[in-house]
Amino acid sequence: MSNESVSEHPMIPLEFTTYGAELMEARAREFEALMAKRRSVRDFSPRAVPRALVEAAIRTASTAPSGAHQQPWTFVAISDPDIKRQIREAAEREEYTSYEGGRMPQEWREALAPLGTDWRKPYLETVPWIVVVFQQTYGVNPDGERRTHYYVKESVGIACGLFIAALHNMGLVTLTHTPSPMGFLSQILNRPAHEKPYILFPIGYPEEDAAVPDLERKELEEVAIWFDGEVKGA
Ligand code: IYR
Repeated sequence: MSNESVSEHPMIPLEFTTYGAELMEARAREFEALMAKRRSVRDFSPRAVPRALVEAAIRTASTAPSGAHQQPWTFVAISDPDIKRQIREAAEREEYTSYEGGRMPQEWREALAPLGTDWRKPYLETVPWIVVVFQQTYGVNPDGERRTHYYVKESVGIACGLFIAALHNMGLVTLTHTPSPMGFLSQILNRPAHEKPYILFPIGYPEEDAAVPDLERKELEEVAIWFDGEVKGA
């Protein structure tokens, strides 16, 4: 082999499992049914959740594809009651201004009405865990030099999707919570300037009598458009 053909960035064989057609269909349906049961929850039980489960969800999220494989995310996991209290107090201050102080336009408030939300966020203290995801708007090399990060929002969004799916699959519930503006999270959690709060996940078990809005999901026909050709190799 000549020197030129030996890359500085070697490739390795893909590890991948293939299934028979029937098993593929069954797995597809099973996963679809599992994910169809996922709901955003606001009524949480104080029941403890082992840290190992949160660790597994973060590791799963961190398998997400990312721009230039830079994995531009930081997951900050909190079970400390004092920090949860600080987060609740700051989030409720911001949300009060949004809901009651006129920061949220009427149209937005009307769109949220079916969800029954208001400025109160008691679950931020009830839950055993809060995970705050930060997006790394740029990287910092060990020598302090800045490194451009690519597709940060897309990458972090995908990681959060996997995080939500991992939690649901293990039998936990969460909520995509964005108390706005979220700057207070950088202060409370002491994050560096290149990290910006992206989303906050309260995590736990649902309260016994937890209720969720009576929502319908769009049908396939409403969300998909097809340019269908002949099915080859099916
Ligand atoms: N951040 C607020 C408002 C809110 C906004 C959207 I868009 C929602 O889907 C739900 C709530 C809150 O958490 O109440």
